[in-house]
Amino acid sequence: MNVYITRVIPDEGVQLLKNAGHTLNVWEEKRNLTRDELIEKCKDQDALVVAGFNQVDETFLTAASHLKVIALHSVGFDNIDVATATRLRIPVGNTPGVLSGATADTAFLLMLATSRRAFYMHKTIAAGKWGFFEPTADLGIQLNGKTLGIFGLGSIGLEMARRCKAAYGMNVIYHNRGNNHGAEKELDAKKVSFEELLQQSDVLSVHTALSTETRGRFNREAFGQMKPSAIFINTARGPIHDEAALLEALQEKKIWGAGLDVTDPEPMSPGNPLLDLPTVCILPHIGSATVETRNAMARLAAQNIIAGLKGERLPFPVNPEIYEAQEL
Ligand code: 8YV
Repeated sequence: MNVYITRVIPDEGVQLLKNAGHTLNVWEEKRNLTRDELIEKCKDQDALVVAGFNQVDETFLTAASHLKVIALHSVGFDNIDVATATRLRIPVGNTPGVLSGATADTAFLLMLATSRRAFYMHKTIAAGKWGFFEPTADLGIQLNGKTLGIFGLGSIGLEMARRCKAAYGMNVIYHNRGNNHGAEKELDAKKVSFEELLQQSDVLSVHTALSTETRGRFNREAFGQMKPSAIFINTARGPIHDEAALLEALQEKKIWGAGLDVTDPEPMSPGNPLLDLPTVCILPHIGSATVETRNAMARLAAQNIIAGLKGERLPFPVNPEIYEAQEL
């Protein structure tokens, strides 16, 4: 059968799909397909792998309702109108679990780099400003025994909390809708209200999905409640924080620093003033970008496609309710 892939993905996934007898059609240009182009490309396809930030919205899904399965090459599915896919009975799969360690590594890296102003210090050397040593200059913040606040303690947040506990004996608090009993037992993590999370965290790390509930959650008011010594980390989705409010909070010293792997919009403009602040470290959305993780993501995406094209339940479904509906 025909599988359309919106970007080049690791060979492990490609080989699985080819070995299953499918014909692959890959968009190789380094620009995002427009929605209309994607509709056109999918006309004679049986399945779609979305490997990037293509908008799979109601218009697209209605025009491509013949697709037997859509597999995301990501764990996040905020770019997919899942309700419409479910209504059209198109199974959608994602890649959970396999990128938790790599993404938590990125959050940890940003926390440590921000706490020591690492990216800014690197830039000063390149600008010829490694000058006179002053014992009171360029000071960072020590992390030992500090409080880590996790916004959204799922599998990525848990990996971040484990790293922080093991490395620095950090005290873990979190804000979720439900309780994460495993983390409470393993790490002595304590569930707190959103306000308590803001007020008590020395490092506040975001690990939740983007939804109507979380969009813009870290706004002026939220940053205003944080400690002036706090570090804000976001490796989840850019729109969860309000970037203008973040800049203002940093400039007005309402918080101390920020480490971002996600921005709003992406790519971030090279002239963004956040890039010039000494206590800010920014990466271009590379949370899952290791050889091992991207191979695993490609494998999971291929497994979802192969199952979907056989009419079987996807191993990693985002909308399992379509199967429940069938069983009724
Ligand atoms: C990738 C991600 O950058 O999985 C996610 O939700 O944000 C990242 O792993 C990207 O989506 C890969 O296609």
